[in-house]
Formats: sequence, structure tokens, C-alpha cells
Amino acid sequence: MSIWCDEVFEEKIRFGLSIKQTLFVGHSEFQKVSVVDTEAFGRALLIDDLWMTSEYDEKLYHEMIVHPALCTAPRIARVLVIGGGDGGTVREVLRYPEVEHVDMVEIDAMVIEASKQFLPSIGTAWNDPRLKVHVADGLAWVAREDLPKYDVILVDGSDPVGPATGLFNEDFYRNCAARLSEQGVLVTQAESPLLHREVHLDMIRTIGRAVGHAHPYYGPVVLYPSGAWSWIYASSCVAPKDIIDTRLAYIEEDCFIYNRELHLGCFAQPNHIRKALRRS
Ligand code: SPD
Repeated sequence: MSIWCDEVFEEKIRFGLSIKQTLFVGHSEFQKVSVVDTEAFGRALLIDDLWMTSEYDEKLYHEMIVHPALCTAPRIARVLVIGGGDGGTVREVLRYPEVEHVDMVEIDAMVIEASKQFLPSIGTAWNDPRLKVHVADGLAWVAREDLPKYDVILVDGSDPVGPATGLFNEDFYRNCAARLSEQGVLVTQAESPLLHREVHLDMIRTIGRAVGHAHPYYGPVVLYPSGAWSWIYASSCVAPKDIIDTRLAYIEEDCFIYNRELHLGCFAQPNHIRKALRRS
């Protein structure tokens, strides 16, 4: 008889995996953190019983949150990652030799520790000397005015429940915009364009107001509700399709999904999103 671990969506839909073993369950001051070993997707991390990442499909998410920004931002020397405690996002960022310094600001030390211990195949760059990990609140971090500007900010948060709620507010995006260098780029995960459609649309409008231009882009992440996922690329002046060829050439061959064609195609907006944005 199988044991199942389910993410329940609005008490109407379940996204479940059959599990072989529970490897870790802890309750931090912020949330419940679990790591399970699944039959189909290898090891997987959950926060408050919501799937965050799995060994099987993590590259579908981490390559997409990182490479569109890192292959187009004019400068990528200084990068800020908010959240991302499993280490997958910083791993992809640190593949670029041009990256000189990465601040990763994760609110929950338990997520980092559980990931280091149980998901070592995802966080393979923890020892990179360019990475500085801060256990701190990302909302407070971007409100600081004493830090040098960032060329790229990546928001790899959870869903809009618990401590991640503030990562969906206009004040937060305005603070991010204030921390960006002149031609800086912000990317955030932006939920399912189907099951979280209104949240997704609201994020596009809000980030557009706060940063200047917001370009949603799309791709599959099998683990997340509906499997259809999205991110938003925002900048005051950088065009998301202006790929810097040397950067792309450097990383493309060793990516699981990301390449030039995928980059150019992922910014195509489904009609229902395009029409909703035209109306607003
Ligand atoms: N529905 C889950 C959305 C979570 C996005 N962040 C996941 C963290 C992976 N590094």
C-alpha cells in the first residue's frame, strides 16, 4: 500500500506523489519544512505542505528563473537572490564567470540546513567563494539603502502564504527597483497562469508600475499546481529578448532545457493573459 504526500489546492485539487520515505520534518519559527523521498521524482522539498522543488524537475524551474535574466542583463557582476534556500537558483547564477558576488537572502535557516543535508544534488554551489548566504528577511534587505546596487535581483520565494506573502506587494517591488543598478533586471517566480491567474495578472501589473516594464514568461514545472508555471522579467530599459550571445554560448550546452529558442519562445503570452492585460 502506497503512502502519498499531497499538496492540496483550495480544497479542490490534489497534487500528489507516492513516497518511499520521509527524510526530514521540522517546524521553524516561520513554517513547516519537510523533505521526502518519492517514487517518481526523487527527493523533494515541501514548505507548509506545498511542493517547492524535486530532484526530477528542479532544472525546469531553476534554469528558467536564472538564465533569461543572466543572458540579457548588461551587467551581472552583483546578483541578489531572495529566498532560494534549496540552493538551486544560486547554483545556476554561479555558472557565469562574470558574476562576482551573490547575496542570497533566505529567511529560514531550516530550509537551508535541510536542503544542504538532504538535497545535495540541487545545492552544488554552497562553497563557491562568490556566494554570501544571509539568514535574513528579504523584505527588510531590499529596504536597506546602505548596500551597493545589484545588477540582477531574483525572487525565488514560495507561494503567497506565510512569510512569502510580502514578496507579492508593490512596496517590495518598489524597494527592489530602488536596489537595481541603472540597467538592472528583476525576475520573480509568478505562480501558475491558470490556477493562480488573478495573482499572476496582478503581479504583472504591480511589477510593471514599480519597475517600469514587466514581461511575463512561461514554462512547465511538473511539481507545481497545474504544471504550467510563470516568471516575470522586469526592467526599466532592458529588452528581455536581447540575448548576449557570448553568455548564452557559455552556458547553453550544459543546460537541461534552456536554450536560445526556448528563451525567445517563452515570452509568448497566452491569449487569455494578453487580452486581460489589454483590458487593464
Ligand atoms: N508553488 C511553488 C512555488 C515555489 C517557487 N519557489 C520554489 C523554490 C525553488 N528553489
